[in-house]
Amino acid sequence: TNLSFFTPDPEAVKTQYCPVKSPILVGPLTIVYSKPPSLKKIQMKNPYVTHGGYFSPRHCFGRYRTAVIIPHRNREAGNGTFNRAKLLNIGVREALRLDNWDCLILHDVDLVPENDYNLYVCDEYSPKHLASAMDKFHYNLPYWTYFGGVSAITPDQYMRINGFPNSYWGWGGEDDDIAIRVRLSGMSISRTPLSVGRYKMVMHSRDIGNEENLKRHNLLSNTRRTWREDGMNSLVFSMLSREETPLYTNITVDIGNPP
Ligand code: BGN
Repeated sequence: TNLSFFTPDPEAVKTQYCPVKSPILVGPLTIVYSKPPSLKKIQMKNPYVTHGGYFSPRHCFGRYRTAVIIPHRNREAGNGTFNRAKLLNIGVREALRLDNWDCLILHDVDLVPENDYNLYVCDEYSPKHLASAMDKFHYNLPYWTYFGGVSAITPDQYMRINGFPNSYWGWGGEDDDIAIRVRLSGMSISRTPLSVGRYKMVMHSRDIGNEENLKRHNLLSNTRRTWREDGMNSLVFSMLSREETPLYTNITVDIGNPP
């Protein structure tokens, strides 16, 4: 039967899965930071993104359902200490209430990908590090076990490591804790090759409220003993608001304060 008869937009009829290797990708992208585009302009350039920030290919069935989670602070409300890992736990918990995602992308707010072959797709067996070559580290890893910036993890892998630690307040260490969790739960980290995992950081000075976490070395030396108790199974927060905008969903939460 020809389904196009029933649909208003015959172009939007889907019969097949999208190709694994998309023909519309180009590889290297040139990122220039000048005046940031307005949200209206971004909206106009992305006409098929629907309210709340959802998108699926129009001509084929997407192979993967991916959620991108971006922790951020101090843009709308509040001036407490930042806690990247706890905010990611909350983002994951809220995202999983919405859909049966195949993949969660945990994304720093200040990184822009410079190569679209770096697919926002998960590996079946290993949490994957996508930001392998950041400009601030001269397009290299700062050290071999680095797991910061942008990563791709399936909901199963995420729950297997009990999510991320809730106890890292301020800057540093939480990404190393996560890398340790991956190893302790019997997995390893896969990684985008350096030639493709390139990211450009938006230059900024250290945010007030994201001071260096002086307890991070001590916390890291205890991860082996604490990871089963500190994570998704001990996550406590209060929801303040949930706002669907044309391009994204913004969730505001109270995460409390450092002890
Ligand atoms: C490391 C930080 C990471 C940070 C990277 C890159 C620590 C733990 C003490 C050994 N780790 O040094 O959190 O992402 O630098 O800036 O500070």
